[in-house]
Amino acid sequence: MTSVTEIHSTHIGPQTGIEYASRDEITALQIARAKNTLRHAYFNVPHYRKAFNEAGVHPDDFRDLSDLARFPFTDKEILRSEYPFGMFAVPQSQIVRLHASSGTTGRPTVVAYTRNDIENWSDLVARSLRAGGVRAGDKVQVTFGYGLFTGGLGAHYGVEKLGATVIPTSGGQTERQIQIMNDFQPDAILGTPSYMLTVLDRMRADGVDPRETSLRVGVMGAEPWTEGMRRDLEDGFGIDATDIYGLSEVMGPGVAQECVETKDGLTIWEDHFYPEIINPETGEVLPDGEYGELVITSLTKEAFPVVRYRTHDLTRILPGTAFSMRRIDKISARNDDMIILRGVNCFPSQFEEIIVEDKTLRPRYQCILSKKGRMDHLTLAVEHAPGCSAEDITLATQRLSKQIKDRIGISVQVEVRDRVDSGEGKAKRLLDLRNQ
Ligand code: DLL
Repeated sequence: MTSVTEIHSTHIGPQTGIEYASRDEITALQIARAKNTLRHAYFNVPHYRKAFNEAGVHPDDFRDLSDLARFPFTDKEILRSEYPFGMFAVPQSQIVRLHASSGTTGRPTVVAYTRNDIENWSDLVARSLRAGGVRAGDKVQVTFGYGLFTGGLGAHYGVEKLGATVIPTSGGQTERQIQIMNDFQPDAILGTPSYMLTVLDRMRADGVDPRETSLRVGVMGAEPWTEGMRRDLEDGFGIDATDIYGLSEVMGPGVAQECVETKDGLTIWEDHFYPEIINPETGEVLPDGEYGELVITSLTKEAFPVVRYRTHDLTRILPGTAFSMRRIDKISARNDDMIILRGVNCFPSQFEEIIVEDKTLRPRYQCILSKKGRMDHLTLAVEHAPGCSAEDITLATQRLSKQIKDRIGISVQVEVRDRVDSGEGKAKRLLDLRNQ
C-alpha cells in the first residue's frame, strides 16, 4: 500500500489553485458571484422574484456577504411545488442534463445543468477526488448508482476530468463488483460507506482477503458515517478512506470533500458555494464553530441556481487546514432523522458509534420507530459478525442495551439479527412505522 506521505510528495504540485487563495481573495470572489446569482435567480426564476419581493429585498440590496441573511430561504417543499421545471433559470435548449432526487415521499425534485454547469461539476469532483488521494492515471471503480441519482454520473465525469480511468460498475451485483475488482485492479473505489461494508463482508464470506486487493484509496459518501465505520473500512480494505459530500439540489457529489492528509472534516469548495449555519428553529445565522443546519447558496450555477437552500444536514463550519477554504465537520445526521423518545433527542449515528465498538456486531443497523399503545417504541435491529454463538448474541444484546441506556439515556429494544438489509445505495437508518 502506498503511504499517504508518499502520495503527497509525489503528486501534489505547487499549491497555486483557487483552493489556496487568500481569505480576502475568496471573499471578494464570493461577493461578486453571489451578486450575480441573486440577480440571475431574481430575473429568471418567477419563484425567486416573488419570494424576494415578499421579503422586501432586491439583489441590489446585496453588498456584503452578511446581507445574504436578508434573503429568504429555499427548501425542498418549494422545489417540489415547482415540479418539474419551474425553478430552471435558463431556456430548455441550454440544458444538457437532468437529474432527480429519489423523493422517498411525494414528488422528486428535478435539477438541471447547462454545459458550463457540467464542466464546473466535473472540475469540482476532480478536485475532490484529488484531495481524497486519487491521482491521474489511477483506475477508479464507481459503485454509486448511475441514473437519475447524481452519484454515479457525477463521480464518473469527475474521474474522467481528473485524467483517471473510470470503471463504471454502478451499484449492486456485489459478486460481479468483486470479480471486476480482482480482474481490473482498480486503485480507488467510490461508493456509499454502507455498500463498501457489504463488499467487504462478501469478500470475507467468499474467503477473499480484502486487504489483498489493488485498492489504495476509497472516497465515500452520500450518507452519514462515523469515525468507527471509517476505521472498519480502512482496516478492512487496507486503504485510506475519505468523506465526500453533496446534494442534488446544490449540484451532486463534490460540494465538499475531506483531504486524505488531514482527515479532519470536509473542505467546502467556497469558490462555488457559500455556506451558512443556521439555528433550524429560528433561522438565525450562527457564527462559525457552532452546530446547526447547513444552508448553501450556489455561486456559479446557471440552470438551477439555489439561494439559501436548507440542506437539513447538521454540522458546523471550521477554519481551513489543508486548504484556505473553510471546512464543515463530518455530517452526523439530518435534522429530519432526529428521533425523540420520551423527550430525549438522538440520532442513528449515536447508535453507530456504540455498535462499532463491539467486535461481535457489524455496523449494519436500522432504527425502527413504532407505537406501543400511546407510547413511541424504538427497536434497534443490528447485524452480528459471522460465526457468533447464541450466547455471544445474547451477551451482545445485553451489552448494547446497557450502553445505549448509559450513554444516550434511552431504553430501546435491541434485536441482534443474522442479517439487516441496508440496501445497495444509501442505507435507510430510520424506519418510521408510527402511522401504520
Ligand atoms: O447523495 C449526492 C452524493 C452522491 C454525495 C455521492 C456524495 C457522494 P442526494 O441524493 O440529493 O445527493 O442526497 C443528499 O445525502 O443532504 C445528506 O443528507 C446526505 N449526504 C450526502 N453526502 C453525505 C456525507 C447525494 N458525506 C443528502 N455525509 C444530503 C453525510 C451525506 N451525509
